[in-house]
Amino acid sequence: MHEIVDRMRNKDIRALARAITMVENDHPEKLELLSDVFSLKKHALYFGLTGSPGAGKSSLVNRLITHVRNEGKTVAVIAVDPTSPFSGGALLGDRVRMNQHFTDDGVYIRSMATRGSLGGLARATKDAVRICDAYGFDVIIVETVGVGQSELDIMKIVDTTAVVLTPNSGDVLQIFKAGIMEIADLFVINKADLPGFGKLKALLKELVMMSKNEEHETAIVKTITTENKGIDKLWEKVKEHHSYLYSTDEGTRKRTQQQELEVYELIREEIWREVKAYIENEEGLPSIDADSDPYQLARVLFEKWKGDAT
Ligand SMILES: Nc1nc2c(ncn2[C@@H]2O[C@H](COP(=O)(O)OP(=O)(O)OP(=O)(O)O)[C@@H](O)[C@H]2O)c(=O)[nH]1
Ligand SMILES: [Mg+2]
Repeated sequence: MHEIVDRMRNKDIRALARAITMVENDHPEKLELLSDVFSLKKHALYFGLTGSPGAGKSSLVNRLITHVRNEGKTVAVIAVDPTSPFSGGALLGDRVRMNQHFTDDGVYIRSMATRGSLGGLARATKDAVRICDAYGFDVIIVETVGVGQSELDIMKIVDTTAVVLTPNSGDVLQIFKAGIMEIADLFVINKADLPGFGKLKALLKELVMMSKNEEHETAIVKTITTENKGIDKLWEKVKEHHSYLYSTDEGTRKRTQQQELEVYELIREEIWREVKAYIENEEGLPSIDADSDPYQLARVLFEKWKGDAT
């Protein structure tokens, strides 16, 4: 067992933080560490929120933390900002917003941003989630800003994804983006105190009907975080979706499919790592200039690597 993982088993929170930094920075012992982490897998509930900047994701998370803690469960929060090259920026506001939880041992809050990791932010976040699971948190919440492709990738990490929308913000356009209906296990209309709530809800309802999933209907939950309204309902819906995933054939199929994709992803990352190291060892790319044919060059190098690898 890796020393860091051993320390995590003894509930050393600094070891947990260190492990996440190791995956963020693509530490050479990363895969070894993650394998040990995986062997400690505990099946936390993985929940993700995504939505436009300022939709109220952190406010929702903050309320959810309290709600989950009142149920006697521990919770880890991973705040991901794909637009920021360093962690900290997005979290600064969140620190203020989630301040009350910082002294609670049953709560861990961590931010992640685009950095070294070869597999990218989505990969590092997925690993971070697993690390928090191994540590023993009951619930793991991932918050990510935006609803672009990278956020969709990040959300493949969690079992249940909520897309957070607000009335009167042009947010409604988000749901027409490719992939949104597929990743949204439930919709949250936050800031339901603002005008335009009815209109947005009606539209969402229609869309949900159109893309109807026979086994599990996408819920639409209304929240007002500033008044602590709708949080219990939201959590109920999250748990409902979770039990659907873990108690039906359809759910098992979905989870198996995810697992398969992950194996491919890891293989891709490993091959890339090896080929890159190989090329660097071979003194970099051979005489390349702006007019070089990249296809030809890539093929030559790949064949050369394959030849030497066998
Ligand atoms: N009126 C109203 N305002 C809200 C509600 N929920 C959150 N807000 C406000 O919306 C603003 C943004 O909230 P955040 O929780 O930081 O939103 P976020 O989605 O985490 O924002 P980013 O992380 O920057 O994308 C804050 O000023 C909140 O007080 C709500 O239910 N009603
Ligand atoms: Mg936030």
